[in-house]
Amino acid sequence: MNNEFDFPRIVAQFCIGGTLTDCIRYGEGHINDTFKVTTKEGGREMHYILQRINDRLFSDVAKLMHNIELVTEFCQRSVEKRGGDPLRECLTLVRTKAGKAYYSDGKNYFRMYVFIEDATSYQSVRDKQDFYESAVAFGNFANLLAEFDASQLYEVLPDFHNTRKRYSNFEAAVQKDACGRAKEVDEEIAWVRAHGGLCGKLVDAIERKEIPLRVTHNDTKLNNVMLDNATGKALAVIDLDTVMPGSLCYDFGDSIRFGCNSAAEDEPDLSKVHFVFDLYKTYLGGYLSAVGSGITAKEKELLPWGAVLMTYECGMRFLTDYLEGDTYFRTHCKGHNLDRAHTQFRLVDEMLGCFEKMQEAVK
Ligand code: ADP
Ligand code: GN1
Ligand code: MG
Repeated sequence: MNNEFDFPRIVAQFCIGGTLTDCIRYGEGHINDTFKVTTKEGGREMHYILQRINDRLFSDVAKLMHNIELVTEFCQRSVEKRGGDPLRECLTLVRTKAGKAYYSDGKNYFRMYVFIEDATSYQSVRDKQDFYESAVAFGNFANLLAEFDASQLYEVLPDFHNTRKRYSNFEAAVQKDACGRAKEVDEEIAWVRAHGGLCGKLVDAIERKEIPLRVTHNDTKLNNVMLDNATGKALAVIDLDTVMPGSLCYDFGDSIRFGCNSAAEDEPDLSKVHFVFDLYKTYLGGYLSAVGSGITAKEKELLPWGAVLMTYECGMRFLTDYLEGDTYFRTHCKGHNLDRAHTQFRLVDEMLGCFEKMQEAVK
């Protein structure tokens, strides 16, 4: 049993029966602290996901949880309508005994979800079919959210994928050099600056209204979708913290960034890191088949730019965090954020090396 927090007392705040038998750290998310809770209820073992919400990042937890409540309820209604199982095909919040969507002990904020059983969120693509399934899941999710009333949502992390703003933050971190690390990474800083011209590609298209702002997921990594262990089919899209106004190109691009890497996001040996064009084509096919006819010609044209931009932006965010002393993304070793930045930069170089082919595939 993990003892970082007073779990018996925290778990007792939520509307679940039985006795707590275990609580362990779980998953590989970079943002929240996630735990798998096991209880015994009438001889039966039950599991839940308990998360300590990252309130340094989500400074207004009430607004964040307002969004999550609305989006989970909306998804559940849609799954019910199509005759599916909402407890497996969507995230389900477990309320507190006080009827709230989260619990605060005055210091930390916790939320609980029903554990999606017999399903896996993968850290890398095992085979093409899985990746195709994840594309269908995120495409369907985008399609579903087209019906969602955006005005009900708070923009909890404004400018989340505004690459220009991310670039300004990066430059500010270089100037401040809070940990004296800038001198070690002058080549990486030069690389980001040399590619600075990319920053406006999507932001400008949105500002000029060439592509619409929609309600999007904004964090479409493969490990934010659960695949059914028995059928291999995509079950549920999870990690709804960043559902906000955004672009389809962000969602498409972030999946490509993570899934079309031949190695892990934090692989230190760059000779293993390659952009896998074949997987890009697989995802593209799955996503376009599911996203619906609402996608515009301009959005389609900009999908490959989404892949480049999300990868560039993410690498820049890892490098910025490294310069700022690793305060944003959870790190497990020295230089972890720098290793992550290197993989992203390598992927951008390789994507740009075959960019025409990426555009051709969309056509
Ligand atoms: P983070 O925001 O830190 O990425 P996530 O919400 O993505 O946190 O959760 C981290 C991991 O926990 C996921 O990648 C997944 O493996 C697991 N997980 C999250 N919610 C559930 C759930 N309801 N059922 C089963 N596993 C889950
Ligand atoms: C974070 O929460 P998680 O691990 O799914 C981050 C994403 C990054 C990703 C990089 C809220 O995602 O934006 O692309 O790490 N989420 C937030 O792996 O910042
Ligand atoms: Mg996640």
